[in-house]
Amino acid sequence: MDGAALEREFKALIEADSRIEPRDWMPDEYRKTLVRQISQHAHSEIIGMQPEGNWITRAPSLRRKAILMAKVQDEAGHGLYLYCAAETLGVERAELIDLLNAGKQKYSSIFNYPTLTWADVGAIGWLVDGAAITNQIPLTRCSYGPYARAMVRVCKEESFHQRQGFELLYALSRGTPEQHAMAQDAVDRWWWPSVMMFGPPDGESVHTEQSMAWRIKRFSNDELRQRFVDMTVPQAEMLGLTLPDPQIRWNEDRGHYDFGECDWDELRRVIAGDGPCNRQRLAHHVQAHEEGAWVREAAAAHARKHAATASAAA
Ligand code: BYC
Repeated sequence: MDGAALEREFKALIEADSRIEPRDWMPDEYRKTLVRQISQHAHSEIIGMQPEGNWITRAPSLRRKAILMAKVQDEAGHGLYLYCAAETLGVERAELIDLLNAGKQKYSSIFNYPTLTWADVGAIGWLVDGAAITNQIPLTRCSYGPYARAMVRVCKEESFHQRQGFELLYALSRGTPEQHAMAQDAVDRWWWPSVMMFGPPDGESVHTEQSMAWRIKRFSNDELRQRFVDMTVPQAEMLGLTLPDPQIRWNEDRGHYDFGECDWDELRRVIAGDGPCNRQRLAHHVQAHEEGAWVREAAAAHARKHAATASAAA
């Protein structure tokens, strides 16, 4: 088939809402966009282990510690599925991790904020995982098959994470006045960064239009942001906590909650590497990667020995 015919076949698959699979021809830019988004997503899962991992040794009970450890392990698993999905596009995980460590690939802005109290673990589960699910459920219908399929399992686990965050905050909110205040403080600090996780406003988003045409993204950043606000406001009421935005108000005409403007300068700064914890997060990841070199070498040596034994037996 010539180039034009391949392109027509690709477009027909997208228009029919079929999945593009690794063996299929795809335009270079489609492949590049997917590698960019999937690797950023994988890095976010892995860097996202740090803020909550910070509280594993200080969880207030054995039950809370076990739940938190399981959640952080789930995030490592999500990172692995996503690196595998990226590898189907012809890149190596090691290459992507080197780019992250060199500061040449991004991860989500949200993980550059500190976790100052135990209530932050609840706020991350409720708000950050809530935002993540809102963004990721449409990705289960992404046009690239391996990414869409990875998202199905990730979303199931994220839903569970969101519930545990809500339950944690619910317990604190109905606890002592000090516990209630701690929960409120965490929500006050995590609300705006969570609203900004959806990315720049539609007018400034560079990739949305093309990604929607390719059915990688199904909704724009602002559409998903609105969906998140609509879902979260009633949940805050159930929790007995307030959201730090005086402009939140039900708009009968729109059928949505109105809400205030994000601090887009802050988002730009955090994305550019100048958030409260950017340097710390990356330095920690680089150190963990270097300290894990012997594990990768041992695993490779074991695999070589196993392959040699198998070929000698054949
Ligand atoms: N942070 O044109 P735009 C999780 C970048 S982890 C940093 O709108 P796009 C979880 C963007 O990459 C959550 N950078 O881009 C884990 C682009 O820069 P480049 C992670 C951001 O791709 C543990 C530029 O700004 N989820 O779930 O159309 C515990 C212009 O933006 C951000 C995903 O990664 C940001 N917030 O849309 C709990 C989901 N926003 O690449 C939870 C998959 C934008 O040109 N990703 N940028 O240098 C996506 O859905 C999309 O990539 C985004 C951005 C909506 C994030």
